[in-house]
Amino acid sequence: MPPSPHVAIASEGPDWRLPGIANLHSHAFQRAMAGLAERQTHPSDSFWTWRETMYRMAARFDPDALHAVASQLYVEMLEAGYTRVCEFHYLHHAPDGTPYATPTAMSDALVAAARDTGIRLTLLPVLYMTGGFDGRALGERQKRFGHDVEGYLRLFESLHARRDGTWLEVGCALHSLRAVPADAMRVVLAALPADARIHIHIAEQVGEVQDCLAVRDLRPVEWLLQNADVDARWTLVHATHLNDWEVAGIAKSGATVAICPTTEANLGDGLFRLRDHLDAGGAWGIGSDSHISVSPVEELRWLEYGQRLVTRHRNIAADATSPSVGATLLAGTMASAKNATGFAAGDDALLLDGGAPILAGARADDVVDRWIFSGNRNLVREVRVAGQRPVVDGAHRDRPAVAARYTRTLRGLLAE
Ligand code: NGQ
Ligand code: ZN
Repeated sequence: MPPSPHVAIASEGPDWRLPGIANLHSHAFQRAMAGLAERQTHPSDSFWTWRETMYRMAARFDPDALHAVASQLYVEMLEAGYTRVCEFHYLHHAPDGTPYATPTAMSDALVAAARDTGIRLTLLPVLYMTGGFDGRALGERQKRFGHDVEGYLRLFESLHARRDGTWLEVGCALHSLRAVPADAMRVVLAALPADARIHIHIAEQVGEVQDCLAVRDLRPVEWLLQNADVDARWTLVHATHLNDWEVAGIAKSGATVAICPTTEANLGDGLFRLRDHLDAGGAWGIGSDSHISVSPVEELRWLEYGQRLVTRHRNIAADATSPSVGATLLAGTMASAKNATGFAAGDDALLLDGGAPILAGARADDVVDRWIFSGNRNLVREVRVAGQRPVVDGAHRDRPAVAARYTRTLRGLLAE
């Protein structure tokens, strides 16, 4: 079903009330390396050389550092208008792969950061088993990500038991087809509760499509659609490289695509087939993924701008029934949010500062366009989540303390 183009936009005093935005894809620790992977390490730098830099950063994290960095990230998310986040979490063990004394120590750090800052968290413990499609063992730096199926299900179950319906939801993430053998995938999927959300990275890089074709004789999305019961419980992260059959198949399945425009641009992934996906009636949302940007405005703007740059046309996401690009984009993210996060989150809201000069004379039918396509001054004045107001007057209630701790932590991480 095509996403409804209607979103509740209301004036409230001088301000504009919009629904809270769901962030469908986050690796919180990567916030600590924003801007630190923008130097050449090799003449043909790519996603794969970036990953080496990212792994070096990942190796420095312990639960305390993860809590400090995730807290800062979630403060920034709330201030930007995200009220729920899906954490695709794979830093499970100590850096050498030894489980922590409390096996959920790293997950606990994320849960505490979300709870402390007041963002709703869909925690997605990640199953990560192999270093490639050929089934090779995990590399040194990947050891802390790994589980066997039994160990993974134990972790999943212990976290799943802690869902509270308001602040914490727990789903399953398969890191990627590269990292999860087919048999293991089947066993895990069969063991999950019937309503569990399932997220997977898929078809982000051309190399991954080629490797999948070489080993499994099918492209990644083709393989997944033919080997799993992909439906509305699923979120396919990136789904950048798709043929026509895959575009139609994803839309028909009811799965959500988590598009991460700023990260996909930063990593040189390629451009999602947005117009074709919308025409097929596909569901989609946004994620800030590696957090080189923490702003739904920037994700939505670049989702549209990427399409304009390659098509040399304008207003690509809009159509005759939904002429506002901004409102259409916001409606798309809202339509998928419950399926992807597991949270209904009906009352979550953000208030845009109606007194900002850039919104002078705004109307309900143009305020979202003006928010998204007017630059980088943050217009979010207040944020409401589950009856709380974590952001008032543009600032999170704990902004100074969280920032101070983050600063100390980051200095420590960078000194290692
Ligand atoms: C991740 N991030 O798991 O953090 C991945 C990189 C991989 C993105 N794909 C690692 N953007 O895919 O192997
Ligand atoms: Zn990711």
